[in-house]
Amino acid sequence: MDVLTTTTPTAAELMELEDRYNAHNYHPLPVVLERGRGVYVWDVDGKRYYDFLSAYSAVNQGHCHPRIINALTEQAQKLTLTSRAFYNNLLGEYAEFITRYFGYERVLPMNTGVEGVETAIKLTRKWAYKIKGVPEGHAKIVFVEGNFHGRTLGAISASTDPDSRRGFGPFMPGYVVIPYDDIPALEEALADPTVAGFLVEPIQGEAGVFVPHDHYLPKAYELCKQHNILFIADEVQTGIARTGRLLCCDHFGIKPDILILGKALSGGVLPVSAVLSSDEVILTVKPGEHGSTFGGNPLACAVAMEALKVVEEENLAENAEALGHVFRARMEALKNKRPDLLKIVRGKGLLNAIVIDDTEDGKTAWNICLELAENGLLAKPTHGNIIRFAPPLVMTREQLDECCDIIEHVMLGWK
Ligand code: IF1
Repeated sequence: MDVLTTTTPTAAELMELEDRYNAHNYHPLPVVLERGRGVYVWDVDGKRYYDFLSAYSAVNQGHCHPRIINALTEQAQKLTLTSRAFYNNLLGEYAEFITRYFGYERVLPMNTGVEGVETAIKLTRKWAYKIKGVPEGHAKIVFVEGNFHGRTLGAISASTDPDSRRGFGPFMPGYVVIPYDDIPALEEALADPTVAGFLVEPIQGEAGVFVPHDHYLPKAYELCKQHNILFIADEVQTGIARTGRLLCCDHFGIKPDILILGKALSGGVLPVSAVLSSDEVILTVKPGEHGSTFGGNPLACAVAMEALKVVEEENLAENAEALGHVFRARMEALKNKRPDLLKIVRGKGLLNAIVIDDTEDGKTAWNICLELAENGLLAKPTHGNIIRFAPPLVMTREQLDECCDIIEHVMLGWK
């Protein structure tokens, strides 16, 4: 396509342009979006869709939430970035707000989710040497199989997904990876006195929305306390009301020693992440030992405070909990009508997934997502035959019913 063209490029031309000049590190559905509002997105041809992926749970508050956009645009006219070489008038206010909001002593602000994970790992190692007394350079962190914590070398070093690791070695030392939802494996791993932290997603999102047994996380937390090990919750995807509680850990009655947040912390308008913990952990890092150009910038502070206020004032956790039950009931009913196609339904709140029988050609889930898009609902498979369903938490009951009708129409008609 001639980039100087004056006519509006078609969807095909835009996909071709991206294919020609952009990295091929994703395989998107052939849908070209240009506008979003609430639970809806529109493509360049004006077709409206329900967004059932929510940008991987970054737009829990809905696309372009007016209050969050307003906070963004107001602050953008004043001051966007100072770096931490100087104070700015919002970081102190934001730090007080977010620590009180989640009930922690202190916050270390970063930008992307994986930067939050990396920061948590660095803090855990610092704490191990300065507080727990692990010999310098020997701290271990325990992860579980099927984890997803981001795409940096520090994160993929824990991954058990070949696609995330292949060709990127060598990997980070000091990592121990054990089976998920397996207490004996955890008891054995945490008995090692050089272990400083246990880093886990309360529900494994990317792996395909794996919900652990009810006793797993409380027992894991108890074992961490027993061995003076930090329980680190990666709630980048499960946090901010997604699973029907403010934090997914709230379902299990545990309060992580280190909490990692990202994605919907900004309502999806810019990258904002945060690591929340105690003075003991966070003050192990001294000036000049960690940071980031954009971490704690005033624009992010303004947006994140408004995004969190929206979550509370619009009762998004309660809505996610209620609609989650409706959704899973509809999917279970659908499974009973098409047991040949729909094998498993699982999730909490509005983080759900269905497992498709795709033994025939391995493309069934993908083709179902193409058909769902044709019918006005966007979702995408993960790991081949699992379709994750995660709409914005502002969805109404009527909208959810309509989405279930769409899914039902496609699945019941599937040959
Ligand atoms: C991709 C899904 C994947 C995350 C958890 C940290 C991060 C993520 C639990 C890193 C990011 C994104 C990344 C994106 C697809 C999406 C994702 F589960 F959400 F669907 F991959 F697993 N912890 N998840 O889920 O946060 O640095 O991206 O802000 O990389 O393909 P980030």
